Amino acid sequence: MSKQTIALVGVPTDIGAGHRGASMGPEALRVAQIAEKLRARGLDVVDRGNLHGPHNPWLPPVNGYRHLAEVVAWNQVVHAAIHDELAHDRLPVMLGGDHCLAIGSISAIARHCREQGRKLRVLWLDAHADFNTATITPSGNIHGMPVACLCGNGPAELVGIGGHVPATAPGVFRQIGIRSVDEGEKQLVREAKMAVHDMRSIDEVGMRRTMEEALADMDGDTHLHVSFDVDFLDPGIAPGVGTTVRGGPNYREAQLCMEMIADCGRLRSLDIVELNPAFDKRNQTAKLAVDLVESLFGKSTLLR
Ligand code: Z70
Ligand code: MN
Ligand code: MN
Ligand code: MN
Repeated sequence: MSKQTIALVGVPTDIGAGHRGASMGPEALRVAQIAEKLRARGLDVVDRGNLHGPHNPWLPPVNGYRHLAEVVAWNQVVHAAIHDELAHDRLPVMLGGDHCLAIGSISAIARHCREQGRKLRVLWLDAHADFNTATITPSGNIHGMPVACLCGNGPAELVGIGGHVPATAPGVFRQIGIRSVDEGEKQLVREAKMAVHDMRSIDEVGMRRTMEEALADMDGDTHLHVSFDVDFLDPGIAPGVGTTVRGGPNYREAQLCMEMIADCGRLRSLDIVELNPAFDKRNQTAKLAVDLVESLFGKSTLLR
């Protein structure tokens, strides 16, 4: 990795989720010593503490969205904070918080790439495609909608957060680990021609070839962002998430995924989202996430 300073930005909210508790994610990652472990690897790390936003009123969805105004407010502060870190040449790591916050972080990253004339690649590590819209959502939870919103399909207040509509396009995404997509959502993913490496495909070709494909065709001008939804991982190793879906990557597959990202040398920003300590045991899922993030920053490449 370069000598870029890593900036940890805590975003303690579960405003877009279907269960309470992801608001405790930033603190669980700190308790698991995310900063200390990265510093022990010789990396420069600053912890910005937590952003602030509205509390979670836990109301039912209105017109297909739960907590739309609050989700907008949180994403506005995320956008500003992540863009500011990038503008100062730091590598932002968003400690979520639920996955609706990727609307703020990735819109900021896409804006920064436009300003710098750089290309963007997003690896979306998740059990879910998060490509729902108000009309097809089974839940109204906006954490099931961030990819759609970033591609211009969502409410104007969210779709316009970066000032540029759409913030980005399906072609920048490589979705990995997908195994739970709603019926209407499947149709939208197909129509968008998004690159999806679902679990069926990972089972067939293995994690190595999956990552070779997902990381292909980047060059020195490509900004690589990883949006790591912790429910990507198999629930057997990562029970501390709101929505467990069985049949995810095991420990070794997840490590290889992170190591191959590290080896490509292009990682410039990261989201860690959907960690839910209320569902965890002895903070094991936070510790695992930190272990994997260490690999993402090159921990395992010592033998090469
Ligand atoms: C479902 C929905 C979701 C994360 C659950 C679930 C979405 N597709 N996303 N957990 N991270 O309600 O839209
Ligand atoms: Mn997600
Ligand atoms: Mn910028
Ligand atoms: Mn998910």
